[in-house]
Amino acid sequence: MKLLLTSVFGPYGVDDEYGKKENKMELFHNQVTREQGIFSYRFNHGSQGLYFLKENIDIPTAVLDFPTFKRFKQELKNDYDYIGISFIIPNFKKAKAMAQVIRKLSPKSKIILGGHGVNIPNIEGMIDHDVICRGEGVYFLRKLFGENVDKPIRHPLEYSSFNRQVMGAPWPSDSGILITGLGCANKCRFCATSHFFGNYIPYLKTGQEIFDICCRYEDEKGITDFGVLDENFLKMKDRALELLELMEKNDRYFTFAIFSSAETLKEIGDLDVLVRMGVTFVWIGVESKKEVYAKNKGTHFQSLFEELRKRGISILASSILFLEEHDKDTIWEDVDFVTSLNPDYLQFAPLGPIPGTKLYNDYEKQGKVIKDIPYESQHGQGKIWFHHDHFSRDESEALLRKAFKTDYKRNGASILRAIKTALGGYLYCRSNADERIQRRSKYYKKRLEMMRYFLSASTIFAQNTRTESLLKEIKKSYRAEFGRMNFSSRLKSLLVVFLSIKEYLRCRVVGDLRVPKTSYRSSNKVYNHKVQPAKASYKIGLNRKLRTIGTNSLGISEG
Ligand code: B12
Ligand code: SF4
Repeated sequence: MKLLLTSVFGPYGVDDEYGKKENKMELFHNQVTREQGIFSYRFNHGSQGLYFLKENIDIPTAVLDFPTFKRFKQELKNDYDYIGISFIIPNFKKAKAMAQVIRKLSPKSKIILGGHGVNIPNIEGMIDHDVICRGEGVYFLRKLFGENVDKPIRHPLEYSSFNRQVMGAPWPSDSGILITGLGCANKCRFCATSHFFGNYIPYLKTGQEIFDICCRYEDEKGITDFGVLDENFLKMKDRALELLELMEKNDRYFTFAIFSSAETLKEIGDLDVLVRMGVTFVWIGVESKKEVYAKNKGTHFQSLFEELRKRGISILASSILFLEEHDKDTIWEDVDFVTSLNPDYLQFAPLGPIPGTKLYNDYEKQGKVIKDIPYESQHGQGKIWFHHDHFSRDESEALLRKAFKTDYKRNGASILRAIKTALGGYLYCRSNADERIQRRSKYYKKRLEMMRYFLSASTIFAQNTRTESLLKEIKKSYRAEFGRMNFSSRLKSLLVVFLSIKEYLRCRVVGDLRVPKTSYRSSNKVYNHKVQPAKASYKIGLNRKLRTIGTNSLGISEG
């Protein structure tokens, strides 16, 4: 018995018969720092769900990630008994084409469909298949293959992202992924994942389990920094506190980038606990100035954000546009509100009725969902796909762009905001009376050293006055805290300048597309993701050095 698990084929982020240019395989560049030009972060994320499935079933399994259609067809020569296609709604056409070609080239293979795409209404009649996995996949596959469903979860050791670049220079890929659980009990009306998984499904139920995996990561790969794929990690408060206790008891410290709702952060109470826990990045849904969602009731975001950033915790805030409450004025009140909070990163997401959610059911009943919008256009980076009382589809696209640009102009480049937060964190920890907090200053110091190399290039490319003033302020703090740069650091800064100019020209001349390379893993063969712009000659020498000089935890994903 042999299983192939595959993601959909590329190229991604181009207009072709299967997809749209807005479906780039990039988180920050497409959904967060998208209007920040050369300052935008360029990271790729592997299909973590597939590696997680492979690790947790016994039958020989191969994972094919980011194939081309041609490469996928070649793989079909390997006589798989089962082929699982993982897809999300905007990739419907790709999944359909893959199923068709399986039937033609490997007729004996059984097709399993999985991932959020299976929520498309009447999917059964739309894509050729044998089995559909609706929701959680590990227990589903174990059951399908007659394995013991209750055996313990095995966690793979995977990098949280790869092929990372900022301003054309390599950004260290040294964070691991932790998948502690799926879904979220809050079930906010619009939220795709919480509805898809029904409720919160914890994979790692105790702090001890998480701690053991972190230790394995460190022992086997030297990784101490993690992106936590869990919609609301701190919601299992006891689990998080047990993890903290174990780190302090065993004198082994890790850092984490997490998602959290405001209500859960408040439950933790003392934010210093987060510092001790090693939380360095948190993604929070602000959604709207008005308390539309229960999770944000009674939250004073201004002070919450100030307190977090003061402690060195970078914030990615997300805000929803085109809510029912929004008209041409109130929508700008929300943009003004969320940009005034000055998070390090800001994501604007248009409200999107996604099949499976309560929002979709409501809008469907009210006849608001526009039926003839192709699935590949239901991605959230362009036009809305429902009737709004105050905005046309074209207006929605233009407004979304303007909101991102407003944030950029008002708050400056995100990389500098993050540096400012890290500087704050360094000072906060270094001068803290509590030794448990003090020891966290090492993390910031190391990170700040690496980030300093980006300041000269930032000076050249600063596009607005806020970026310029941030730069001045940051440079001053660096000099005050760490003195002037030594010769080797200057050299590295120069290299970043060179790379950033090169990247700038590349984007101007050939466009800014970066597509992840195909990765294939089976029991005996491994072709891993490679650093993408292979043509770039700086891939040697100093580049290798740069890759070893720091750590960060930004390689995570959206909520
Ligand atoms: C990481 C991520 C990305 C990465 C992509 C990584 C990749 N290699 O595909 C990036 C940042 C590039 C990305 C981009 C986009 N994403 Co995205 N992404 C995520 C995120 C945050 C995590 C996914 C993940 O790894 N989860 C953890 C794993 C363990 O869970 P899982 O993948 O769901 O897999 C489990 C089950 O679903 C199931 N399963 C999954 N596949 C299969 C297959 C088989 C055969 C079986 C049996 C089971 C199975 O088993 C797994 C274990 O239980 C999710 C939100 C979330 N928290 O889940 C959004 C999410 C999947 N993305 C979404 C969207 C809309 C997009 C974009 C269209 C947005 C955009 N335009 O910018 C693009 C599309 C890019 C493209 N060309 O495909 C939506 C999908 C909505 C929907 N209903 O279809 C989500 C749910 C976010 C949201 N809240 O709306 N994304
Ligand atoms: S939006 Fe956030 S808090 Fe609400 S259900 Fe989804 S993950 Fe939970």
